Amino acid sequence: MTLGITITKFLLEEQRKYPGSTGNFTGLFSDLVTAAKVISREVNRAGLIDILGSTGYKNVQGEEVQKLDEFANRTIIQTMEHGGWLCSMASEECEDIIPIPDDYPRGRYLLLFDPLDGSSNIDVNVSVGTIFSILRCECTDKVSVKDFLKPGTEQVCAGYIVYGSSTMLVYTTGHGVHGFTLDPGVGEFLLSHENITIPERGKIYSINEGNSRYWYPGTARYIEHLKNGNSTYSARYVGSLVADFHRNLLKGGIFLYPADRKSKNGKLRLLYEANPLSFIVEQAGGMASTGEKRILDIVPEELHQRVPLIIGSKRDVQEAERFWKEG
Ligand code: AHM
Ligand code: MG
Repeated sequence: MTLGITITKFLLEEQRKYPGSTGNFTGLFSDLVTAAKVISREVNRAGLIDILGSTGYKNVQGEEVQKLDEFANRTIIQTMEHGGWLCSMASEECEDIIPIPDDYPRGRYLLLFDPLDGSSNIDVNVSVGTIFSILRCECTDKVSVKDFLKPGTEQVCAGYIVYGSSTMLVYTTGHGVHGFTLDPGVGEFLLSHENITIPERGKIYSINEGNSRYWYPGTARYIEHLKNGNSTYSARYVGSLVADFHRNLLKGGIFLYPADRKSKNGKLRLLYEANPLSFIVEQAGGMASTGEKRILDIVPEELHQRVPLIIGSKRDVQEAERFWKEG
């Protein structure tokens, strides 16, 4: 590992590899990094400042909005709207797309994000994260929801920030997956995990077993197989997708939030959660599926569409798919 490579330096070096590039993407990403640092600072002070607990109202998904959810959402919008890189944004916390105010220039990209994933864990000091996805915008004047409804294969960049024992940013632009750890003393994200690859098979499975009474036979039989098959698997379920995904990415394993009798389309959101993580996992050599098809091939129909998600080490996901299809 080379020490001391800041994310800015890494991005500039990447940019130089593509002579035609304008630097717009690097600018956009730098603003995103600033937002991540601000959210990280606030997450780390939770408990000391009045940021814990619920705002008392529900979001578009019908879920309680936490104060930190709202803070993270506002921070990203305010940090990103004036840079001139974006055409529009969409957030898991906002019902409609977020326009760029008329006083600011418009750019060529669309940003989609889940500002604070796993927010039900905030109050108990468990890791949470931010997930983002960037699309190129072909639109000219008026941006509409339709511009966001692109399959995951069209993402130009995807990433997440996990606010854990340290704060880490992991991203891909389709040229491998790279991870940076925030050095709080320096205030910079430094390259700590270059070219991350996920083991072909893992030894961890992550699923909410509390839902087992609603599982379809394919899921039930697959989990039974993991428990009683030839190799021993450990169950690990944080309940923060970013944290569960990050652990499995580094160690190998499988995460499932499948369709079941309670959640016919799963729980997780295609545009803000499944697509970005699927882009990352594929770039790292893993796989992501609904059980029936590749996540990245789905053509979205709605902004807040949910999707069943089975994601992780390639051979584990292939096996889960087999059980799903037989079930
Ligand atoms: P959120 O985006 O509102 O935080 O919800 C998504 C979270 C994921 O982080 C996590 O994997 C999942 O919901 C946990 O759901 P459950 O509590 O049903 O197991
Ligand atoms: Mg989420």
